[in-house]
Amino acid sequence: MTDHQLPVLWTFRRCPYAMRTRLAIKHSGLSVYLREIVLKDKPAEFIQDSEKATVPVLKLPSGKVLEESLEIMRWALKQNDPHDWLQVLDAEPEYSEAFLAELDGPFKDALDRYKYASRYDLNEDEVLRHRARGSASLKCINERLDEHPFLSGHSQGFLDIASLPFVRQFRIANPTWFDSQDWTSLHAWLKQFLESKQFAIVMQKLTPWHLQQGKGILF
Ligand SMILES: N[C@@H](CCC(=O)N[C@@H](CS)C(=O)NCC(=O)O)C(=O)O
Repeated sequence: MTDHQLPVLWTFRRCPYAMRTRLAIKHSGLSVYLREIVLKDKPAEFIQDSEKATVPVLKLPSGKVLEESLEIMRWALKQNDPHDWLQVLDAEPEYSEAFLAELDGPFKDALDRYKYASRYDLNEDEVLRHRARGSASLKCINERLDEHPFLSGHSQGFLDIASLPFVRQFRIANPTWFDSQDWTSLHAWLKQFLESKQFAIVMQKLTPWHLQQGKGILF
């Protein structure tokens, strides 16, 4: 594939959905053009590619557009998956499906309300209720990590990559409180990720895309 024919990934550095797709794409060894956007000032070209206008969006050279982060992760890993990240989805399909539904559903809802309480105009009791709801998911994650070092088993896999960016966000809301929780296995798992090279690579800062940038930044 020449550079010209590479897919384009519309992305936003701090978005956990976009982060997990960059992690999967980097792991797969595929190349794409990254186009960083500013959510408050979305380029017309982005909205032309996807009316839904949420990041991440992957546009393939064929013109096909993928608008869901889990779909983009699967797309990348189906082409090349050197450490079998997809394996857990086949080995434990019911658990994986329930885990991802909980993560992108009730956990993400609780995370948003806890982290961005002012946007939702919540009082302190309500915020604590959302923190408790999110913590219930984190406790389950911790219990699974007590069994083996990664959610996907003995090595990192799809479930780890899909969830770590969101757990990181939950911590950022109040690191002191988060670190004081009795989630030993979860703390070790998150720390290892935050200190990893893979995380540093996908968190590199990019100038927001503009027409003069052409296709985007090769990644
Ligand atoms: N279900 C989508 C959700 C993506 C999403 O909601 N991304 C946020 C940023 S983290 C977004 O683009 N929000 C639109 C906006 O803020 O205008 C996925 O998994 O890709």
